[in-house]
Amino acid sequence: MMRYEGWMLWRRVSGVGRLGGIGLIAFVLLACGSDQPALQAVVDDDPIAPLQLIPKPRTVSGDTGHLHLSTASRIVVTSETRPVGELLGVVLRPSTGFGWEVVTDEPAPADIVLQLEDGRSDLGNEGYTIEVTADRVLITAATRAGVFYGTQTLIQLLPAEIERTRRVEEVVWRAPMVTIEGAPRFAWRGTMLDVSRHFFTVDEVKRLIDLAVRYKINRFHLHLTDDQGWRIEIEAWPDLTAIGGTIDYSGGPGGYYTKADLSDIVAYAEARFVTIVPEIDMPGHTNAALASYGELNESGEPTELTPTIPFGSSSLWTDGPITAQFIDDVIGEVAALIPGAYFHIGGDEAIATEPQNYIEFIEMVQRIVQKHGKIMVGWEEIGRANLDPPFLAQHWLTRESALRARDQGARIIASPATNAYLDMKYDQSTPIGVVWAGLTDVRDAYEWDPVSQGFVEDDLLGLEAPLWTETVDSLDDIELMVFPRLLGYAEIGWSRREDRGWDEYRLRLANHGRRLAARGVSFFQSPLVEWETPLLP
Ligand code: TNX
Repeated sequence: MMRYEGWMLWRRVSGVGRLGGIGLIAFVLLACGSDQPALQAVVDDDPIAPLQLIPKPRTVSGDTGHLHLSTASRIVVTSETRPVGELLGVVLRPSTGFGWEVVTDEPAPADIVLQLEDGRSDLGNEGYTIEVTADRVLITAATRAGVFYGTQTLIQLLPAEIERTRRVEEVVWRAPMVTIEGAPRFAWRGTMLDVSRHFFTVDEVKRLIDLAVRYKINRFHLHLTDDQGWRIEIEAWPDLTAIGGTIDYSGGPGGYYTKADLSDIVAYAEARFVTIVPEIDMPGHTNAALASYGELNESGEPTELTPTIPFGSSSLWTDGPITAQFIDDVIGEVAALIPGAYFHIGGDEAIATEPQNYIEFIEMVQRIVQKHGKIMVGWEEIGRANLDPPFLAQHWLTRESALRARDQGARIIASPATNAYLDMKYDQSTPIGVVWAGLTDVRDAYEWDPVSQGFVEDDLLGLEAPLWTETVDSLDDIELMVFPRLLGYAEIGWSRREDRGWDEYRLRLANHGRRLAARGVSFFQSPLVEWETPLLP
């Protein structure tokens, strides 16, 4: 039976009869008993089509031949790489229908082997190598994260149908026999979701993380509070959610994460090498808190909780008698849930805060963040205060503010609204989104660089693409705005600048439409790209 399957497989891929036998180089020697692994893997010698990898790796070599995966293929791990192997199995099983046992045995033909290897410090903390030979797939890296990124690249080497969540027949599950090395240009390759303007469930956040890691995104910034909603339980201040969590931008019921919810998101992200960066925005963008507790207002009275509050009109009473305690409690409780090193304190658009109060307030907040063992991140406006490195400034609008932060020793995260804001419409036809920073089609999202005028490479820790959600109210809305632009940000963050160019990127992107569709993603089919069809493999 297995011999027959193997033979059919060989006939299908080698094109015997059609191509006059080109393609056959390996003899199919499958054992008869189903408990015995194949003695030799099935391979072909078809030329390798251009790879469609996003983000683009540093080096790729190999031009002929494919290794065929089979029902006998396994994922061979060590104790260190087992969790990564388990995650790979979850992706490969549904579409292939193979068992993909995760084992610590000696590798057999057509296995996928995941190994840690010291001595590749040149690949950094996240780099990897993949070697696909006539024998097996070997992924090595100095770290587990690197092995994980190797597996994400391997998934992209397989046919787009691999992304289906049901079994796909009639596909030859083969990987080109190539050697690949990849390592990131930037350490911070992030995206952000505003869960305040509209609330999204734990499962929706997990799905977005799942989609993002395929492209090696490694930071997920959760904008947890704003004028329209407070979305994280704080035990010492329960009305923040009991009152401040009960509306959203559309006048809907809002919602919030319990501490257990946030821990669940954090664990899910960590397993995929994603650091959650929580943001509590202050002193502006705070109406949900000001409506929950009168004592946070200089008037002593709570404000009205309303989605239509004019932008820039809210401010904490920066030097009120309990304000420092409030911030200490909130930062302390949230920081305790987050293993990551960073805590984002917002700091943007504090138009209703006196400039001198703003400066003193941000300096105080940095001391509180440090006390809780974290590194402060803030929007670029925090550069007005006198701050101690290490801290990070997120550049979104005004280069001068970001440069001021840089001059004080901040590292910069580039999120320029003109290119990196996921809430901008692609073109005039986009049914949701805003336009205040211009239209941002897939090309605009790709053709820019974090190191722009006034900055040098070392100033930049990386980049992040924020999705503000005033007009985004469902998972479909999220997917439309995030995909495919996020793939471009992922490539800017990972690949060398000299290796990227739009004309060639758009050809690779064309293939990813099928990959996204296979995962059920309702992405924007930009007319700038000739999408591969049929979209649903
Ligand atoms: C500006 S970017 C904001 C957000 C809005 C966004 C809408 C930033 C730091 N503040 O509060 O949601 O524009 O595009």
